[in-house]
Amino acid sequence: MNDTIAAISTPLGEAGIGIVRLSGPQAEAIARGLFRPRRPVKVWRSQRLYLGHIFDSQGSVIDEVLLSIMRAPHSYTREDVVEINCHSGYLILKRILAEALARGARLAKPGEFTLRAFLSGRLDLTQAEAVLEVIRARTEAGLRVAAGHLQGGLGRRLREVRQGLLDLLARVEAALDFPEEAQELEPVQISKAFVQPVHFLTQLCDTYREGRLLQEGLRVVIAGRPNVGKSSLLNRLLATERAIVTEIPGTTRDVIEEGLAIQGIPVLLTDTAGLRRRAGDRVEELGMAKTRERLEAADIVLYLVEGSRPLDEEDRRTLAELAGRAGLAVINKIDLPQVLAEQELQPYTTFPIVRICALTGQGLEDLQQAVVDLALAGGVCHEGEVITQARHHQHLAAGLNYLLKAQELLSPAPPWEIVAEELRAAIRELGEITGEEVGDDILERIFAQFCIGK
Ligand SMILES: Nc1nc2c(ncn2[C@@H]2O[C@H](COP(=O)(O)OP(=O)(O)OP(=O)(O)O)[C@@H](O)[C@H]2O)c(=O)[nH]1
Ligand SMILES: [Mg+2]
Repeated sequence: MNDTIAAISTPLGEAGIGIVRLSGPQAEAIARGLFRPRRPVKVWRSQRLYLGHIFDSQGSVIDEVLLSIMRAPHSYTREDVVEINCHSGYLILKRILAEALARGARLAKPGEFTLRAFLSGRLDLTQAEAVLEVIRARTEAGLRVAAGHLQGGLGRRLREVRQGLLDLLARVEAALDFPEEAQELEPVQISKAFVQPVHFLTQLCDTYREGRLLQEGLRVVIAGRPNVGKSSLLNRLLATERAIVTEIPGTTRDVIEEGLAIQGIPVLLTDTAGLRRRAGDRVEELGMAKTRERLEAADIVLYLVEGSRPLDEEDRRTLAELAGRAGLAVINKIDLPQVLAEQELQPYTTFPIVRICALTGQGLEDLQQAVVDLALAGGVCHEGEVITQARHHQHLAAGLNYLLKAQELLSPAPPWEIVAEELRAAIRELGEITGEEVGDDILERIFAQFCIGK
């Protein structure tokens, strides 16, 4: 971390303001080499804004800017940081960055500013990951959880639990080192010390379902026979004419995906090619294969049928395949004379049934409510810490598993070496989440998801 990094920290494009950021021991020297303040500066202060111009090596002005210096350790990275606020034009930003690089800065890798904040101890790993969560949050609820992570609440709780386990381990190890003290280790007492961490980790693990949903969104797939109104429903839910709708069966041949929020839950909505026994041509056949793929991966399936037509062999077969999954059986076209009653559909599906008219939007609110009910089924809305990352869930589940194994061993004469080993493994798993014990490869993988300049 002895070098100085630089990057454009705002999206490239035309806008009011763009920012070039530098961090490292040479940040101030490099920036001041490019910058001439409008009024002479006697003492350069930290956390101040200076108005002036950035010059290129030929001495011509690139832009009028505001420059700020944030000296270590009072900065994002805890190193000297300089931010140059210029006009956001593609060329301006590129040229200012190029000048900084020419004067000895190195182009930052994705997420490297945040990596430095982590390595300097300003953020723990959950907070560093939360930076990305905050940036990517697409719903209010998702942002609230991400902002909580960024404040460090999750990391703090996990470190408390980890510290408790470290203390416990110390007691067990002391007894192992001094066998004469081993009698003092009361399995019953030690067992009590497991109760709280096991409870906490179990609860936290359970929040993942909801957390993942807030973070990644719910995959909702619309499927059904051709012409039942799948694309019409997609368009209705999006309130735009996203997909082509015609009366010709087999209109949609490819997968159409759009994001939206239903009652604050991010949803990735997929419209698919209609399913029928024989495809009209090779394109439709490929489309149907894709439909089946999406159905496999769906969190919730909306299986559409027409109320104006009887159930068909293909419907029965697909509904049977979907039995037990999360989904809704949707009777569409209820504006037309009905031949398919709910009771006729019921025996063939495990899904709740809703009735809609995709043309007018009738029943759509009930459908949305039913989707939300399915999404939150079993999961209460959690107050407090919620985990959102697969990585965290994986380590939590593993850590919990080790704890449970250790707890099981606490019989009247426990094999203390093995108890200690399980405890150590549990502690290691928790350390992986907060970053106390994390490998370089994992760090690299985490920060590679960031954009450059963050
Ligand atoms: N009367 C009535 N017609 C509808 C309704 N929903 C859709 N339609 C009509 O049904 C026809 C097919 O609609 P689409 O949305 O293209 O159906 P689809 O399921 O996407 O069809 P494919 O893409 O061919 O599989 C169109 O003519 C729509 O206008 C409805 O609720 N009532
Ligand atoms: Mg369609």
